[in-house]
Amino acid sequence: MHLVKKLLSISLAALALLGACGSKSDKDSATAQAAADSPAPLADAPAFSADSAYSFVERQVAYGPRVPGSEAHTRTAQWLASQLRGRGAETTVQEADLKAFDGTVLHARNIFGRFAPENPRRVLLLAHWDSRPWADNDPDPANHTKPVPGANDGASGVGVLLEMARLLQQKQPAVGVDILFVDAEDYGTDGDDLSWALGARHFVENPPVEGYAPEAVVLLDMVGGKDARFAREQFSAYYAPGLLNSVWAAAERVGESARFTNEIGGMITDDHREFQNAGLQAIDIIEYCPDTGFNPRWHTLADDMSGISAETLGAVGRVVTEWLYSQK
Ligand code: AHN
Ligand code: ZN
Repeated sequence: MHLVKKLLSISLAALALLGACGSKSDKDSATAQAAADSPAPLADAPAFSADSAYSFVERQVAYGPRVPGSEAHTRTAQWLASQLRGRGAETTVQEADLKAFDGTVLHARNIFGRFAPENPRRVLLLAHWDSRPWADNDPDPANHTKPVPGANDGASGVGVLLEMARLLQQKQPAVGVDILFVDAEDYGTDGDDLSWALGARHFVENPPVEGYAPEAVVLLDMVGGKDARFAREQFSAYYAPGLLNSVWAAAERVGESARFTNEIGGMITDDHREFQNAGLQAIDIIEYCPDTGFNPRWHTLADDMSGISAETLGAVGRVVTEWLYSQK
């Protein structure tokens, strides 16, 4: 086929994918074809293991819902800190009693691991690790007072970052990396933006390092769903367009443009907002379709391992790895 015609047919195929959030039409072959036609040099990075990330998600879910105040919460905090320490990160646990919207005092723990702390250049990767105490989107109202398993909502982002920590032990990128597992994100209530992201707000207001100002902040939230698509979250696009573009460009280099799309996403109240409010460049990689919203398992009892895809975890991991190790 003539080259121009071929390019045209590829871009038409790509365009056809843009419309339907959640459709699975041939996107993998289109992406593979596009990648083969325009090979871009990839960063020299250790290989991200999707299976390893999956097992880190499984391990968290096995503790039970990580609801603040529960035994599962305390035990998971200890395990997460020991994981970061075991990978060689300088690890601290920031503890705080935070008042929730309903008056409950949450004993929160932000778990912070620093790789190459002597490097003055910093990037921050974060995910929330707590589980929502109420499955208030469950189809059965009897479940609305039960906690969610939090496989996608919480454990997926943490699982990807635990695997990143394993890579960071093998090889340091040019920038120093901090990993933050933030607590008390999911104790919020609809219509009250300030009721969410309590742990992130506390971290930003009480930085464990004086003058802490990473040059980029990347939040992973709900990054394990089957056939997940990541549209461009609107607060990220507005407050951190350069960072968003550089991560999405990394996605293109690793052939993941079908998952990291150019669609306009939601305006999501999430941990990244706290960092944006502090004037930092922060983005949220989150599964949210403009037409259908969050994953249908979101805040239901079905947010368990049966909704987790190693392929999605691997795709997100490869994108973040490529972005991180390509930093100059
Ligand atoms: C709101 O529903 C306003 N924000 C969603 C933030 C969130 C909850 N992420 C995971 N669980
Ligand atoms: Zn949630």
